Amino acid sequence: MSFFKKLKEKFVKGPESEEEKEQQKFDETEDSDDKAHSLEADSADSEHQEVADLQGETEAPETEVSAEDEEEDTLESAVDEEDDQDVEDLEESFGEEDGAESQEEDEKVSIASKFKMGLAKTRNSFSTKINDLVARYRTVDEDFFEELEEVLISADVGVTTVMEMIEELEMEVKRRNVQDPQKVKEIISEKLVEIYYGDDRAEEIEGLNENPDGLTIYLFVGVNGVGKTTTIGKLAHRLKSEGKNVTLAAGDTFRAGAIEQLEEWGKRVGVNVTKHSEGSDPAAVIYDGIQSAKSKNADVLICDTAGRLQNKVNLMNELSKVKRVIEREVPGAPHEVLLVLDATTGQNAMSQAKTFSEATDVSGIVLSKLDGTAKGGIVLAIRNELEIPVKLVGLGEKVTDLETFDAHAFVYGLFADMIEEYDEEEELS
Ligand SMILES: Nc1nc2c(ncn2[C@@H]2O[C@H](COP(=O)(O)OP(=O)(O)OP(=O)(O)O)[C@@H](O)[C@H]2O)c(=O)[nH]1
Ligand SMILES: [Mg+2]
Repeated sequence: MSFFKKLKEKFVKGPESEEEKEQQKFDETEDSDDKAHSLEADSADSEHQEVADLQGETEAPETEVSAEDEEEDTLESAVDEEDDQDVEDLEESFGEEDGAESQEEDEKVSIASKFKMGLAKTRNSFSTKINDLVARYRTVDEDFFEELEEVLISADVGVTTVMEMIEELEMEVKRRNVQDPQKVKEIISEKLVEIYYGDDRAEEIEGLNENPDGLTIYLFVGVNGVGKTTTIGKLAHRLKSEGKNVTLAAGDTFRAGAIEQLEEWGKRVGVNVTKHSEGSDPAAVIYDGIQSAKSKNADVLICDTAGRLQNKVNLMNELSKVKRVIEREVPGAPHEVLLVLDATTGQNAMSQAKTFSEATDVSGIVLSKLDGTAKGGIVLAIRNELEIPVKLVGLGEKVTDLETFDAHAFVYGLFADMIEEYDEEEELS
């Protein structure tokens, strides 16, 4: 089966029969009026209940929980966002489906829509360039590949990765005897996924590691402003909505206002935050966070840390100390050390990743702000050149704009227009 066809079947799900189409139309007109309202009310009610439960349990002086109207605001604004309407609709329909299988399919479509929206900038720039390139060439020759190389480099794919990719593309084009540049688009998309996984890695989505026997601890690291705290808020929201008992530790005692920022997220999402005062020892905050999480039988503790400049030795040492405390208190923890990189900083993110992995064992990358760049190709460079998996991607500023990285959905996001227009008759032989 051709690759575009495979992606189309996986991510662009249409009603299978006339009957289903009719049913869908009926459903849409039936509940479109109440939809936004009921989503909002249901979520807000259940969140209030959970927060009330938590408040009942929370006596420790260092912790704080409160649920104000902010969470409703967040949900409201999520519903109001016109761009996200189709994703919201798809998400809502989860509960209405019959079997687990159809729910799984809907999730795939929903994830694909999010990647499509989040990668709009990259896609617009990348697709335009690719389309322009294939329109100008009548045959696939050396010049064609040279120009393609430039297009990939301009999308921040990274020189080493681009070279590897071009070489493989040339081989594949020869092997399949492809003459028409139009057909190369599909092979490019296929190679992007292959490059991401490499030769010896299974094409699987790599989620976050969990502790099967108790408290799971995630430690967030990265230079300042990359999106650590925001990602922690989004992740806490996601884990909580999966039914997990989540708690946060305000380990950034360095930057003014950092503790308050995490507390604000705690309120919004409805989870506990352990904090000390500004300037105090981050390792002590994390220690208390662990004790608080244990006493509450929490499932997950997420630790924030101060934005570190790569060359600040004492900050790096502080990070090692934090890690040692976690390792001592919970054997096998931290279950992830997640390095947050800002996709908009391009190749600079690569050098941050190198320095951080020298200072600590980074287990996964969170690539934030993918929505803010036209150079989303950095995902491939990170994976291929650093051998660290990209575990999560930030696709916007809203609480729901965090996704587990999926290379197929990513490539779908890059080529969405071409894949949606894909006509089976054009299938490669
Ligand atoms: N568009 C977009 N903005 C994001 C995303 N993630 C984070 N941001 C924004 O990036 C800015 C910085 O985020 P923070 O979470 O404060 O970053 P930080 O790494 O905690 O920064 P420090 O605490 O100073 O070290 C905020 O304005 C966020 O809203 C994303 O995925 N997309
Ligand atoms: Mg922060």
